[in-house]
Amino acid sequence: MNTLDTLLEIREKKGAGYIVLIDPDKQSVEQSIAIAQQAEKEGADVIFIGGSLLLFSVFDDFVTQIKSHVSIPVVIFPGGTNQISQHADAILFMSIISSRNPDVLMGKQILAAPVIKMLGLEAISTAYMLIESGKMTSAEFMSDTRPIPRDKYDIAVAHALAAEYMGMKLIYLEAGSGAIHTVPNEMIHQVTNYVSIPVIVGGGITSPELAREKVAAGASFIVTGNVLENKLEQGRIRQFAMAVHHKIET
Ligand code: 1GP
Repeated sequence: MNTLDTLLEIREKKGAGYIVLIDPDKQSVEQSIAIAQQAEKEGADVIFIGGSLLLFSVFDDFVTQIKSHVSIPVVIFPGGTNQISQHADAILFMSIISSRNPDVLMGKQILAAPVIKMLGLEAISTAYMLIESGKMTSAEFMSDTRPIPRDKYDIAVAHALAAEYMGMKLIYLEAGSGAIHTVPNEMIHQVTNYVSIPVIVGGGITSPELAREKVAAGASFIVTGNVLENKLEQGRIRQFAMAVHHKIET
């Protein structure tokens, strides 16, 4: 089974999936391995690896290390063409469809596609939509784009449907790492009612309650990064996983 099918199966069985994002720049490899192992032990479904920049590690080595310590899928969530590794299970092949900057709509993808093919890596076509979240995020700055205003549900809905009609497999509604405000529940509700492909939601989700709200609004996958990076308590990931897995009541 390929990784996309695995993701769809997780959604089917559990109601929604919980994804832990590890940014190689935010902690040491050893700490990252510990987070990944705790994520697997406490019920997270998938590990995402990626970040806006790469200042402190060789990406391929980092992915290899994480992959060799967990058995749940490891998927690259690339901040750029410097983040490709054959040791991952798959890569989100993203276009920032909320943008009007041709370089992040199609330019970077043209550079990355042949490399991904040569490495035999599964590419999961993903429509990445930046949503205004209270301050300029790294993703906005680095992509030189403006986010969709957080009260313009119609704009978000139209972007998502265009992505579905273009054949993309997933939509990622992104408030940005460390966002002040998460993606509005009403926007998630309207987008997920309008399209039939799964919607990932991330950015600023700092509590299991917030994660549960996003799932109740229609999200198929929840991503958290920042909240697990500092002083990760035992059991914390399990609380998030239980909040997201609404079909499995315990
Ligand atoms: C960022 O959506 C992810 O790309 C996760 O955001 O780090 O704020 O959880 P946080």
